[in-house]
Amino acid sequence: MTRLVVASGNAHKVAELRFTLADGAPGVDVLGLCDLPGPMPTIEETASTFAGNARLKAEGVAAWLRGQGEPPDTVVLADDSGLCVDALGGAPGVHSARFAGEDASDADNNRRLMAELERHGVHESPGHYVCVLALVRVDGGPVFGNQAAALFEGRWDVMVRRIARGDGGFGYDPHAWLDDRTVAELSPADKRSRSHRGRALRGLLERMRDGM
Ligand code: ITT
Repeated sequence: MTRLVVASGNAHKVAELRFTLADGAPGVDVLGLCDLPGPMPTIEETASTFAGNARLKAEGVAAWLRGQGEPPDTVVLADDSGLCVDALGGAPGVHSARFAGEDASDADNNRRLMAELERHGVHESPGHYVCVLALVRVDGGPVFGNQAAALFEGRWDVMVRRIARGDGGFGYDPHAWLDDRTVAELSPADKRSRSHRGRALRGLLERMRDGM
């Protein structure tokens, strides 16, 4: 594997993924969609699971790249992730990016999350982040043996609280507590080493080291 395109329009995700890949897969040329010419494709996330949506995004971007003349052995990495809150029956889950509606900002989504906790009469609830990474080849050929798509999952247990702290990270991080700190108070390196995304990515890197 020499060329890998990160299929995400979320700049925070791309930064977290690129950093770990640069470190863990030094021979691989890692690009974001914004490094490629042409308007980025919009992929509808219609699946009901993180794995389903990760695969839809990876395959959708691979098809688009094929049309752009990308080499067949380039691989595409997509990330579908979100926060599942126990007191909300697992919401926002796969709807995390759009919890407060299409084009919602992180602040809008956090406001909706807090309103939902209040509506359920709780100040805090256990929850967890999930990240599923999907890897496919641009030509749809097999990655890792005979699999058309390889999936890697990571989970990170947190306590979701109405009180927020910190300005690092992104998304729901200011409300995601680990003992006495929030995820938004971790250094980027600390977040990468502990997070759902970091765990999924380490699974991928191990598999890459074992050979495509
Ligand atoms: P792409 O589909 O283009 O990758 P997206 O932001 O729409 O970007 P998702 O559909 O996977 O991606 O939704 C991810 C949302 O889940 C994200 O917008 C945050 O609200 C939340 N999320 C995921 N990982 C997170 C993290 O590490 N910290 C905080 N919130 C996170």
